[in-house]
Amino acid sequence: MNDALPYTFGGIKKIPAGKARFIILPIPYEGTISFKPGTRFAPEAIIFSSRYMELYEEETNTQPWENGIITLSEITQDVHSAEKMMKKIQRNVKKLLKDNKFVFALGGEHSISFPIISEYKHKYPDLRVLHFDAHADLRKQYEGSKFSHASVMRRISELNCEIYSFGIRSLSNEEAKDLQELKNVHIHFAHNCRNQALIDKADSLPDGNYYISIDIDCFDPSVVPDTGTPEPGGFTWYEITDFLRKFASTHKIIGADIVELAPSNHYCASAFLAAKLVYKLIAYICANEL
Ligand SMILES: [Mn+2]
Repeated sequence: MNDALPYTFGGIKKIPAGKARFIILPIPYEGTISFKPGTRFAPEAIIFSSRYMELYEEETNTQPWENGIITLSEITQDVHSAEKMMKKIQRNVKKLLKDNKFVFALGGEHSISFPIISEYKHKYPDLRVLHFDAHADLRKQYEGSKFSHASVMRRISELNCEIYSFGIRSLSNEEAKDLQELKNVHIHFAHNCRNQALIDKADSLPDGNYYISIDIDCFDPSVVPDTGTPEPGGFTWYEITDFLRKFASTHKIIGADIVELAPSNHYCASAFLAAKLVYKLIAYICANEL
């Protein structure tokens, strides 16, 4: 434990924004959660945990922090509608993309992915989305909101991005029916892609610029219990990291988020896992460019 470290992701020393490639963007937004609350505490818990990680990364034998990682102040929830919050997030991301940054957002609930991906799609018309989640999140709307976490992939599908979803094991009858019409949404159900079958899919996805959205509930609840809507039958740590390492070696990744962690006070392993996953993904991306 080192209280002397700066309060940044990884405890990494602040560098001038111009020198940073990876922007850790905390978005503690929680507006439409339907089950167990707490995602608003996730960015703080992830950053707190990340300060106790080793900054050397052993799989790639690299020091990912050397690529320039900075942590921005959080985007606060000081507006009074989900729509205004979406616009606020989008404005922030627009500035970062203008400067060619890699945005790594820390939710908050999954709704935050929509304004981020909207802005990415403006800049990269060929954008594809790689999505890990227990839930399809394809409802037209949920509890009266178009911007619910349960509708986020539906909104993103309307941007005409190709979406590749992995780990899905919870969806409504209506979502399942709609899937037949949603030609740009490619769902890989959890029961069909476990272990090596999952890893093998990593290099079968088409080329393009990819944004990766990781709902932490893609993991099995025995691995990550701290999430709002846990579903049995999820991935292990090595299923996800092996997939990402392989995917990063064959595909271009230009942005990412990790959402839906709902940290508990007495148990820090889930937040630490989220922190480490962020750092691993940065390592995999940079190691393949060497
Ligand atoms: Mn989910």
